[in-house]
Parts: sequence; structure tokens; C-alpha cells
Amino acid sequence: ADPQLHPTVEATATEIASMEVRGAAPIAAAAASALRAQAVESTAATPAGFESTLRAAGRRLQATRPTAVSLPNALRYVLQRMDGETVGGLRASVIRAADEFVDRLDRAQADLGAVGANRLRDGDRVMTHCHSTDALACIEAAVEQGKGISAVVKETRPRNQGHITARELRDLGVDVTLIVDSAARRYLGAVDHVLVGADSIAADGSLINKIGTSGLAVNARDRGTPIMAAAQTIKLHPDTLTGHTVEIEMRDESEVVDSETRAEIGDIAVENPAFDVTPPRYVDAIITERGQFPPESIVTLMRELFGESVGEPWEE
Ligand code: RUB
Repeated sequence: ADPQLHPTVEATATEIASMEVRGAAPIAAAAASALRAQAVESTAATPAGFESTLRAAGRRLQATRPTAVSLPNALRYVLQRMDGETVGGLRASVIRAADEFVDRLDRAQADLGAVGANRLRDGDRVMTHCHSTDALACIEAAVEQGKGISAVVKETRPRNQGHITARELRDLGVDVTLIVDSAARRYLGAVDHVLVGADSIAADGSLINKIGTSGLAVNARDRGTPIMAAAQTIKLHPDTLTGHTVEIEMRDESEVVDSETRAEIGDIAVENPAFDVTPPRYVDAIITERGQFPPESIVTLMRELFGESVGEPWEE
């Protein structure tokens, strides 16, 4: 641990890496709050010292998980607004920016939910994958409008985030059926929508989300079931505008096989990619707080929001 970093930064980084804090939007909020804690408690004597510690905190948080762009977008939002002649001034600017970011995130999710709810009709059945707070905001808004919604929830191996989705939907009063991932195709003819979240959206409209999303989308297209991705604009990946690809996180094999299973299967490779890429042609709509977009036109929104160059303000 870096001695100049506040324990909250270290704790948040550990929670993101271990997935106690997970899902792209919650990760972004936690990262902004950790920068805020670093600013509040910083003992830096000089403005340069303060800025360098905040950037170090940004690097520590950024190094946790590579795929969800909401994380660097959160760091960028806060650190680009770090401004002041004195430590006190700098501190106030970081606190203001972090609070503003978290507030915008909450409002964006509510606005996105209202857009997504317009696609859902009374009596619709929705299939979900993983656990997405943006996707759930759409269902919650529909339920609040008095629409009866039921859900087929994929368990989402290896970490079973579908259980979180099932519990939260049940609490909303949604009629929930849990299925194993490989049963998805069998149920696709009986659902009206596939609804997923996003960890990143690339400039060509590709959707980067939990492993299994791409296979689900291809099957949904084959069955004629529309697929919508709920993704706030912090999920738009600015680097992809200049041709960079999105790194797919590879997680530990222990999430897939326990030591007993490992002993039984012997010395074979086990791989555990956490995300995959769904080409834009398999996605019908991207639901954002700025409205609904076909994936092919998301690049226009990206240019408007990010311009040409975005920078990495956590670098030294
Ligand atoms: C989570 C996941 C979610 C997106 C969107 O993966 O793929 O669908 O992050 O979530 P993991 P949200 O469990 O590996 O973090 O809408 O809450 O940002």
C-alpha cells in the first residue's frame, strides 16, 4: 500500500478488485467517493503535493479492473476539475466535483430508467443477464408506472450475479423465474425483451458486458427477440474513438473450479474471461439518460460528449 494514500482509497480499490463493489455504475460512484475521501483527509503541505497524491489515488483505483470505462470516466471527471492556488482551494474543487459526479450519476440513472420504461408494456416478460443497476432502473420505472412486468433471470456463472438481480426484482414485485445460463435459448421465444447493462460501449456501437451477453444477443436475434442495453453515457469509451480496443478482464480460475474440482480435472487450462463483445448488429437499442440510440449512431453522442481528445489526468 502507498503510504500517501488514504485508507479509503486502498479499501475501495480492494473492494472493486474483489467485486464487493461491482457493476460499472457502482464502481464509478465508489471511485469518485474515494477521491473525495483522499481530498478531505489529505495532509499534503503544498498544492503540488496535494495534486500528486490525488493523481496517485486515481492510478491506484484505475489499476483494479480494466473493462468498465465508467471507472476512468469517473476519475477523469473529478481530476479534470481539480483546480486551485492553495491546498484548501484544490480540496474544495475535488469535493465539489466528486459530489457533482455522484449526483449526476443518480439523476442519469433515473432519467435512463424513464426512457427504458417507455419500451416496456404492461404484461411484458424480460430476460436479464448479470446484475445491472441501469437495467434494473428501467424495470423499476416501468413498475412505478403501474406496468406488470415478469422476468426470466439468468444466473450468470461463475459468480451468479443473477441472484442479486432476482432478489431485487422480487423486491420490486416482479414475478421472477431463475434459469441456468444454458437454458436461455429455450426461454427466448417466451420473452418480449432481452435487457442487459454495459461495462463499456465502443465507438462502433459494440457492447462490452458480462461474459455470455454476446451469445445471448445472437440467440435473441435468431429468435426475433429485441435486445436493449441500458447504459448511461459514462459507459461510452472515449479511447475507442481513436481506434483503441477495450481490454477484457481475465479473472482467477478459482471462480470457476474449486480445489477439489481442480484435483479431479488435473493439469488442464481453465480460463475465466469476465466480459465479451457484442457486435452492434445484434443490439436493437442503447438506452441512455440522453434518450434511446441505435448502436450505429452512438458515435455521434460520443463526439459531442468527449470531443476529440480526453487525456488521462491521473498520469504524473
Ligand atoms: C457487471 C456487469 C453489468 C454492468 C452494468 O459485471 O456486467 O452488466 O457492469 O452494471 P461485474 P451497472 O459483476 O463483473 O462487475 O448498470 O450497474 O453499471
